[in-house]
Amino acid sequence: MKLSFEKEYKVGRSPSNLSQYSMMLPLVLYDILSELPGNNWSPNTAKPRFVLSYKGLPFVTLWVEYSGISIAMKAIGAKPNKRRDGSDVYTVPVLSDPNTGAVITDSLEIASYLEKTYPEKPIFPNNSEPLIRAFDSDHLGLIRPAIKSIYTRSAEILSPASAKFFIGLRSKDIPLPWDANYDEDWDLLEKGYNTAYEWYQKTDGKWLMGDTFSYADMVVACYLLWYKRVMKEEEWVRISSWNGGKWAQVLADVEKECKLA
Ligand SMILES: N[C@@H](CCC(=O)N[C@@H](CS)C(=O)NCC(=O)O)C(=O)O
Repeated sequence: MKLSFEKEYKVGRSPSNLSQYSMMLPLVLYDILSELPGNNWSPNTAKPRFVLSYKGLPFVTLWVEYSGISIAMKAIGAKPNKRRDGSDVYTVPVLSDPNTGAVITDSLEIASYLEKTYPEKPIFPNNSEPLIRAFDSDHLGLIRPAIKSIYTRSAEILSPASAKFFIGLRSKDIPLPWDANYDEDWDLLEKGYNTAYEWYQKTDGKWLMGDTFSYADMVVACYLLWYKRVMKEEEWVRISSWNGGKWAQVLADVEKECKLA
């Protein structure tokens, strides 16, 4: 297992939050190593990164090999997550907060914890958490039919040991070969994004909740970031061309709003 440490944000990085958060210990986010410069690629671990950065909270990232997630998460006392069949599985993201002693598993539970513990700059404005929870799984439903080709690309950016582990694990649910219906997957993905585009057409502002930024926009952006990071350049260009360039724009807008651009 490879575990690396990288200080991502200094305490009180954002001047507007300096007085509020300068006495805090940095929170620790567990994310997945890759062979890409800067490592990050996973949409699930990107979600808490976006939230932490949006709220101006100090944090450090600990990078774990995909093949070592369960050993590392057990070792820090994280709770297992649930597979779709109900069995236990250790996953990242996990967030450890030395200010409260909390160790939280699962991107949505981390978002909920951060909102309750650090309510400044809400990510679930106007009591929208129940609706955004439903959105989180509906949005994944748009992508799931096309996920095989994205898994193929994800395996390509992992270390050989982690790629083998990842393929072995995911192929239990989605049998290999993953790239056999490549064109079909792309049609399904485009269809999914046409639906997401219709959702955005129903709002008057830039965000899914009009002029109000929320966790829902971060969820959309984190999957787009996944494609941008793991896919071939021409594949990301293809996605960027859908719906009049909407998706490259959403990613750029959310990254800017979260001070990650
Ligand atoms: N619903 C979970 C999904 C987390 C998840 O599936 N994480 C993957 C990495 S992106 C993982 O840790 N998998 C380990 C395994 O399945 O053994 C969340 O949103 O945090």
